[in-house]
Parts: sequence; structure tokens; C-alpha cells
Amino acid sequence: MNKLGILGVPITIGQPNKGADLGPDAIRHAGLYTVLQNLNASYQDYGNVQIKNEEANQIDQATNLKNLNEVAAASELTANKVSEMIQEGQFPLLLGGDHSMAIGTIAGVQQHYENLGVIWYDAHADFNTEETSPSGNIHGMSLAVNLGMGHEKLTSILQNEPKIKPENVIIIGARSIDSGERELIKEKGIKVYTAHEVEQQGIESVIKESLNYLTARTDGIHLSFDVDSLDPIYVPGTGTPVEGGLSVRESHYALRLLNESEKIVSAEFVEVNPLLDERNQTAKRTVELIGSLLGERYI
Ligand code: 4U7
Ligand code: MN
Ligand code: MN
Ligand code: MN
Repeated sequence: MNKLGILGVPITIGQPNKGADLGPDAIRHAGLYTVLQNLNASYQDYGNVQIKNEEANQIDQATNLKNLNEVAAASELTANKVSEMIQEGQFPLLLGGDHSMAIGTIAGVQQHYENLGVIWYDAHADFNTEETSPSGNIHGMSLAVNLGMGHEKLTSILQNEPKIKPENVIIIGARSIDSGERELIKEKGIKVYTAHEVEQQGIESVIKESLNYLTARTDGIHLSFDVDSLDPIYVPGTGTPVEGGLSVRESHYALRLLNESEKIVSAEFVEVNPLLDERNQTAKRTVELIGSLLGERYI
């Protein structure tokens, strides 16, 4: 793996809770550097993107979106920073922050790949548009935006073209998909392994199938890991928890398989909100999961 470049994306205005902007620092304080040092990883911490979280949190009647201009501005800053890190030869390890940050992160990574693949590990599909969204919260739209669907201010970050092809995306762990999202997912033919399918098929087979599929057709895979993929018993510090989630154990195994594949070119861990947490356990679990992605082993 290249040298790790750590970047915090402290955005919270893609959703209504205060505190997701504190996620990156909560993850750092939960022992991130110790894990990296134990792995003998060489890393550079670029600090946090300077995001203005000055939210109104009102749905704009004209667009059905909340904080559109602010999220767009944050995405632009994030995209440029991520692109610069890759230019400097770093593997971007991106810490969130609500999941609207993926509009910027993926736009930045995509600059360096012809045909980027994405694994979206999440309880949700984040596949709403301003037409389908029940909430107007942009963190529920970031995957759709990356496919070129949604408000032009969001789909045009860095370049006015879709950042990923629908056939290059795999969603894993989904168990809360809105009806409008379901239709769009079918229309676009997005591959989804729901939480039920993970239960039935087993995480090993799900990840191996996903890797085989994406490796054959892409030139790099970005991992977008939303901590609410896990069951809320493990991660209380997140804004949109959904029961029936993936376990810590199977998620570590998933990340270990991704590590062994050597196909992941950038990764983000998102939706950590220390204000909703207890004893920073969500950030601590996130640090342990990052360890598995980077090659930490039990023995
Ligand atoms: B997350 C939701 F309606 N679908 O669009 C929405 F259920 O990044 C939730 O995955 C989105 O945490 C959750 O607001 C976004 C809702
Ligand atoms: Mn998400
Ligand atoms: Mn989610
Ligand atoms: Mn969430």
C-alpha cells in the first residue's frame, strides 16, 4: 500500500443532527495513530477540510434539498484535497463526517481512474434524489449523485459527468431503502446484497463475489463504509441507526478480505457522531475496523 494520507471531512449539514462534524477528531482520539504505528504504516495526517457547517436545515421549497449550497461548497473543497493527496502518491483514508462527504471524496478519487468501482457498505442505499427524498437530507443522496443523478450543483463537482457507472457499484448491508430509491435501484440495475443476503450467503462469499466482479471491470475500488451498516448495539453514535445490522465480527472479516485483495485504492469511514455516542465506543470500533482494512490480524 502507498503511504496513507489521512483526511478528516467534518461535515454535518448533510443531515439534521449536530455532531457528525466531530467524527474525524473522535476517530483520531480513539487511538487511530496507535493502530497505524502498530502496523508500521507510514502516514501523514492532512488534518480536516475547512468546512462551514452553517446550516439552516430548512427544506428549500424550490429544490426539496437542505443546505444545498453549503454541501456543494464542502464537496468541492473535499474533492480537490482528495485529488491532491492521490497526486502526491497517498492512499486516501477519509474520516467522516456525514455521508454527503462521498460526493466530494469520490469526485476527487475518480479523477485518477478511468473506471472506478465502489463498494457501498451501508444500512441505506443513499440513492435518493431531490424528487424521491422523504427528508431533503443530502447524506441520503450521495450515491445517486455520484451516478450523475440529482441537483446539478452536486453532480457537477470537478466535472459535469457521472463519476461512477451503475454497473461498477455494489451495495452491501442494506436494510432500509425508501420506495423511490428501490425504483431507481431497479432502473439502474444496481447490485445490492441486503442484510438478509449477507445472512443467507455469508459475508465471505459476498465479498469474494463482489471483488471478482469489480476487479474484472474496474481499475480500482473505493470503499465507502457507513458505520450504520453495523447493528446499532455496536455503534450507538450514528444519526440514522437501523436494527438488524451486520456484526462486528463479519465486518472485520469483510475488511480483512478487502485488505488481502489489494484492490482498494481509497476508503472512507463515515457517519460517526460522538454527540450521540457513549464513551466514544463508535469511534473506537471504527478505528478497529480501519485496522482490519489496513492489515491488522488477530494472530
Ligand atoms: B446515510 C433516508 F429517509 N433514506 O434519505 C433519507 F430513511 O448516509 C436515510 O446512509 C438516509 O446514513 C441515510 O433521508 C443516509 C431516510
Ligand atoms: Mn450512508
Ligand atoms: Mn447509512
Ligand atoms: Mn446514517
